[in-house]
Amino acid sequence: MELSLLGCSPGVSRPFTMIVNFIAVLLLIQPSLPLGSGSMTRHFKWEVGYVFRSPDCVENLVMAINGQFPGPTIRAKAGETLHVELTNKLYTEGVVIHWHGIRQFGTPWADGTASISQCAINPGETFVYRFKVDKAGTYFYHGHYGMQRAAGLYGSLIVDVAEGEKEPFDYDGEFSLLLSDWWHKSVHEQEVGLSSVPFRWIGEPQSLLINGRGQYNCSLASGSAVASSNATTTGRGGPCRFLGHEECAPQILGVLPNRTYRLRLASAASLSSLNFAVTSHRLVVVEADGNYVQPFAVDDLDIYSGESYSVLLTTDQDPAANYFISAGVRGRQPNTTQALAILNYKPNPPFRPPPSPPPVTPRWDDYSRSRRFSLKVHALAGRSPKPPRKSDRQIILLNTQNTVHGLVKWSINNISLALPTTPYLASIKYQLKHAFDRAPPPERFPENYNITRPPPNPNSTVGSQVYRLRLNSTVDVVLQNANAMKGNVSEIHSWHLHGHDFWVLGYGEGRFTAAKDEGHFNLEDPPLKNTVVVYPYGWTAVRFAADNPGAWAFHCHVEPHLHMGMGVVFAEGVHRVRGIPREAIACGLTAGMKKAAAEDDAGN
Ligand SMILES: *[C@@H]1O[C@H](CO)[C@@H](O)[C@H](O)[C@H]1NC(C)=O
Ligand SMILES: *[C@@H]1O[C@H](CO)[C@@H](O)[C@H](O)[C@H]1NC(C)=O
Ligand SMILES: *[C@@H]1O[C@H](CO)[C@@H](O)[C@H](O)[C@H]1NC(C)=O
Ligand SMILES: *[C@@H]1O[C@H](CO)[C@@H](O)[C@H](O)[C@H]1NC(C)=O
Ligand SMILES: *[C@@H]1O[C@H](CO)[C@@H](O)[C@H](O)[C@H]1NC(C)=O
Ligand SMILES: *[C@@H]1O[C@H](CO)[C@@H](O)[C@H](O)[C@H]1NC(C)=O
Ligand SMILES: *[C@@H]1O[C@H](CO)[C@@H](O)[C@H](O)[C@H]1NC(C)=O
Ligand SMILES: *[C@@H]1O[C@H](CO)[C@@H](O)[C@H](O)[C@H]1NC(C)=O
Ligand SMILES: *[C@@H]1O[C@H](CO)[C@@H](O)[C@H](O)[C@H]1NC(C)=O
Ligand SMILES: [Cu+2]
Repeated sequence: MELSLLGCSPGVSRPFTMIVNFIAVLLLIQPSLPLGSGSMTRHFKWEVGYVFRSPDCVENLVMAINGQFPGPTIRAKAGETLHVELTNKLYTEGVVIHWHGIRQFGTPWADGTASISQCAINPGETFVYRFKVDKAGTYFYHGHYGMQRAAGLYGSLIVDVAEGEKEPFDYDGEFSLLLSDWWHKSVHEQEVGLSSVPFRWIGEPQSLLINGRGQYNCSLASGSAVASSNATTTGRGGPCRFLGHEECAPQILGVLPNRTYRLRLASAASLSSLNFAVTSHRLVVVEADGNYVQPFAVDDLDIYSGESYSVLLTTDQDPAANYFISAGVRGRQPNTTQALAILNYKPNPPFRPPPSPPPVTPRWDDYSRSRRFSLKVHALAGRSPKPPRKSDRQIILLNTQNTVHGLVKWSINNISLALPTTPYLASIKYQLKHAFDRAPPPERFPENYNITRPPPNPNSTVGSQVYRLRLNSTVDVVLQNANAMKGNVSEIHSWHLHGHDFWVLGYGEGRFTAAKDEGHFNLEDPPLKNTVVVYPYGWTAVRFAADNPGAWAFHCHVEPHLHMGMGVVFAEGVHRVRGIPREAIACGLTAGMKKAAAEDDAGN
């Protein structure tokens, strides 16, 4: 039977091309390099191109890497170097890849953000991403140019602990589950709609995917008693029938009874906030965004776009049955069937329909439930640095929906981000005068702005300003949510910071008031994360050390929101950055500066 092809075997990694770099072994004698496992370089040769695929049983164009969707899983050990030679085989689009959660210490040009850390790689061109994965954890990578992530450009990136190190928990096997949402409309159509007058919203996704597999217009759950009457659970069309080799056949997780498995979850979703659950099984959360957390058990967990979690699942249920694994929409009125996968207790047949229905996704707008989950996440004592007691600077970022010349935009303190043609890393490093707007962007919003009322004047401006941070300073950012342009609507956002992890100091409802709210910051065991949710009409406060010279995006990870300008740029210590590869900045005002750049670096 071909079915075994679909079951991912626990603990087995299959990197596409992995060549041990023996040169790295020679470098070992250099005292500056860590000894042992940290010296290895893993090589990958990737080509990005469109392929015909049926991720949810409906054929479409999908952006793939070496013909694979999702892209190949990278597996490495903490301290190792990844060397990814990426060739753009798209016919008419540039491309870049961002390594989500990897801080890129010393290699800010490898962060993979078009117009921020590098120029887009043109069709036919090759760019080498070479960087160190310095911390064990569950990560992923994805396109960061236009809305290419939503076109399917993503894959898992798993970093194991260094040789001789131990995780603070035990398990017998593991699976990676990359969650996403999927549209039948092309991303080009989505992008154009979002920047048209009148505005055309992308709508809810046609399907949700687990490891690139979903079912549109049929339901795996049709055979079982379905607990909810909503289309979000039952699907449409008839029951799904799979032989096993179909591209949209569900992911099968083959497990043995009485064992503990680590499920590595990451959300590459474009729009949807998701809730993950496994029928009848508790999940013990042990990791969030590549950082260990104080273990806690839940029946289900919310995962926002850009987040990752590891959960431990013990196969302690009746071994005669299989069970559903589900991911359903939260945070928006759902119109999409749950994604389902199957927990297959061996030796049951993988496709034996689970007798119990899939978990019911909690109400989409039960935000108190979501907040309770967020508040359960604490750093694991002794395994995470504590935050500094005080910050040097506090930046408050108001999130609003606006119009600019009739276009619908998202703005931060009244500025909707428009990326320049020259990457910030280059234009700041070489002090170019006209590459972007050099005025400092606002750090506050008007006292009299009422966050629960649609903007009285919905107009805002587009801009390209940068928040310049003093190297090694401690920065607090308070993300303040507000009403959208429609009355009584405030949307959920998940903000992702490049180049750093931050401590999540607190969440609150309504308007943030320093005098009242700072006293409640968690300075004892705040989780370190790289992505955090901002609830409707609420605020979220984070603290980080600006200790990584470079130019870094901080933005809403909801793909259409970012496309509509929902982000800012931070920069620190850029003058200290050495060794920017010429290919990274051969566009815009630095296109002709290759020589000067090289000389500058050589001269320092
Ligand atoms: C919900 O899904 C149905 C069926 O696919 C579709 O006709 C409808 O337009 C969708 N509604 C929204 C608001 O996306
Ligand atoms: C959905 O499935 C039904 C029956 O399986 C079929 O008749 C119908 O054409 C399908 N609809 C779409 C939009 O694929
Ligand atoms: C699992 O463990 C329980 C308790 O230790 C035992 O009673 C049961 O027989 C075991 N089940 C299997 C399938 O090994
Ligand atoms: C089910 O659908 C109804 C009507 O569309 C909606 O009001 C309700 O919130 C939905 N229930 C859940 C659990 O999403
Ligand atoms: C908002 O912008 C539009 C189009 O640019 C303009 O016509 C309108 O007068 C502006 N409204 C306000 C209140 O400034
Ligand atoms: C903000 O607007 C809401 C709704 O219009 C109103 O109830 C509230 O009093 C206003 N708050 C302030 C501080 O003006
Ligand atoms: C935002 O910018 C627009 C256009 O410059 C201005 O009219 C409006 O008052 C500003 N709103 C806020 C809240 O600062
Ligand atoms: C910033 O901190 C790092 C590490 O703590 C240190 O190596 C570096 O010298 C500091 N730089 C400045 C400008 O303080
Ligand atoms: C918002 O909700 C309140 C209370 O539910 C209602 O009184 C008000 O009219 C609504 N405002 C808008 C603009 O829909
Ligand atoms: Cu958003």
